[in-house]
Amino acid sequence: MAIGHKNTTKVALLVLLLSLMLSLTASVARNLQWRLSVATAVEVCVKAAVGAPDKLGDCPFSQRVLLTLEEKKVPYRMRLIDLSNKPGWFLKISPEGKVPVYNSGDGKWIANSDVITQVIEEKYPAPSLATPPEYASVGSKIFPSFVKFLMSKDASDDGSEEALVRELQALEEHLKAHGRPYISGERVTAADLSLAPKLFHLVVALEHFKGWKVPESMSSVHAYTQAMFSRESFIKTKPTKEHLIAGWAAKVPKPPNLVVPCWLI
Ligand SMILES: N[C@@H](CCC(=O)N[C@@H](CS)C(=O)NCC(=O)O)C(=O)O
Repeated sequence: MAIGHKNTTKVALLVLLLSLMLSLTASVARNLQWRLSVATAVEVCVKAAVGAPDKLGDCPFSQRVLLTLEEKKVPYRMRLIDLSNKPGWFLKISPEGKVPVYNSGDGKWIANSDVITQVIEEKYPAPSLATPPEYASVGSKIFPSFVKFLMSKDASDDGSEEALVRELQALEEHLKAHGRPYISGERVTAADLSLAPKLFHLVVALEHFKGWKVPESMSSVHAYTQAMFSRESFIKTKPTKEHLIAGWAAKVPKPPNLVVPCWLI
């Protein structure tokens, strides 16, 4: 009788253990299923390369969104949009015809990288990419200054080069004073993910079109670009230099043809 009682207890314990394991497995499976359904749902439309519509293109705003997803390890589906031949379905979800547009899985498409990155931060708070408000606008005037200089026909006359150097110098001083390697110090934040793709355009396009480089004296800016451009997320989401140059080539004014006196030929 005593043995029978012991056996019953053992069986009861075994059943309890089995049911615990089953419920644990079910919960893990549910969690995984939920994660997979969330994972496969995120979609982002980004610029395709000029002249190569099956390759990632050169839009710094698109790269900013991709970087945010990569840094947060959110799985996503990327759709390449040929901006010279926008498909009808794309114009329906992005009436302004701009990339990036983002869909977090609820079927609602959101435009503008400022809004998209905020939405991603709220939905996936870890790791936090929030920039302390006092650093949020660091470097924000660099991109417009770069574009002005790149487009300038006579930079020595219009002050666009000096204006860009001033903005880069302000970044240099910020990095020196407040916190290398990143804008907010030790941690990468949204401000870095917005600025780095723009600095990549600046470095590549100015060297190609104007033979211009960020002054050597700006050692903190150089260290910053090196730190950002070598991040795994950046390498995975950057356009090739060739595609970046192809993207700007149609917009950059051609230098005036040199008039060579016929007696020199
Ligand atoms: N402020 C917008 C800018 C987006 C933007 O200008 N995207 C460009 C590509 S980098 C675009 O889609 N342009 C439309 C076109 O070229 O037709 C953002 O932050 O998302």
